[in-house]
Amino acid sequence: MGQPHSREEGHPQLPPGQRLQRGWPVTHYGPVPKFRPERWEFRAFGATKDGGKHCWTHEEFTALPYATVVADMHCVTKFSMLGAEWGGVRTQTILDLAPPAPDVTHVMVWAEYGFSSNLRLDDFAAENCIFATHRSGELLTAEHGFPVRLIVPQLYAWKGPKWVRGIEYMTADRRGFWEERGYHNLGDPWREQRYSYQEEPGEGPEL
Ligand SMILES: Nc1nc2c(c(=O)[nH]1)N[C@H]1C(S)=C(S)[C@@H](COP(=O)(O)O)O[C@H]1N2
Ligand SMILES: [Mo]
Repeated sequence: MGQPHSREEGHPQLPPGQRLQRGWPVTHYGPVPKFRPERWEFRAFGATKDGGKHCWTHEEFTALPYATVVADMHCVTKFSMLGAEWGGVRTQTILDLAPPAPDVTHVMVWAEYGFSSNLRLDDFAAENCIFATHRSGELLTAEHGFPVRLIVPQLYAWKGPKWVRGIEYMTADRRGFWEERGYHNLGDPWREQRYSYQEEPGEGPEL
C-alpha cells in the first residue's frame, strides 16, 4: 500500500521507470576479484564508539548470526529483479558488534579495488539491510559478489557493493564511487533519484 504503481508495467512492486527482468544478470564495473581467504578480512573502522578498528576473518564473519531477507533489486539502468531470498549477516548485527560513535551520520561501504558507496546511517541500519553471503540458500558466485555483498533493498542496487571488505563510520557525508560519477547521492528508486543533477539542496555533498 502507498507505493506508486509503475505506469510502464502496471506492476505494484516496480518503481517508476523500471521493467521486470527475468533471471539474474551480472552488472558491475571492472573485473571480478579473486577471493584469497587468508588475506581477506572484514573491517569496521572510522568513527567507531570505542575509537578502535574491528576486524573479522572470513571464518569469523561466516560464524556470525545468519539471517534471511526477501528483497527486490532495482538497477538504475532500469531493470528490476523481484523477490530474491538473501542470506547472510544483517547490518544490524555489525552495528551491535562494532557500534558507531554517537555523532556518526553516514557509512561508506568499501569493496575490492576501492569501489565504495555511501549510505545514510538510517539506510544502512534498515531492518532488511544485509551483508549477503547466499541467495536462495546457495553461496553467492564470484560474479555476484562472493564472499560478501551488501543488499540495501530500499535503494538502487549500486548502493549495495559486491565483494565488500569493510565499512567506514563517518560523521559527515562523502560521495562513493558512482555518487561521484553522476549518480544520485541518495538513490531512492521510488523517487527516481537516479542522477546527481536531480539532487535537491541538502541531498548530497557538493560535487
Ligand atoms: N563492487 C561493485 N559492486 C557493485 C557494482 C560495481 O560496479 N562494483 N555495481 C552495482 C550495480 S550497478 C548493480 S545493478 C548490482 C548488480 O548485482 P548483480 O551483478 O549481482 O546482479 O551490483 C552493484 N554492486
Ligand atoms: Mo545497477
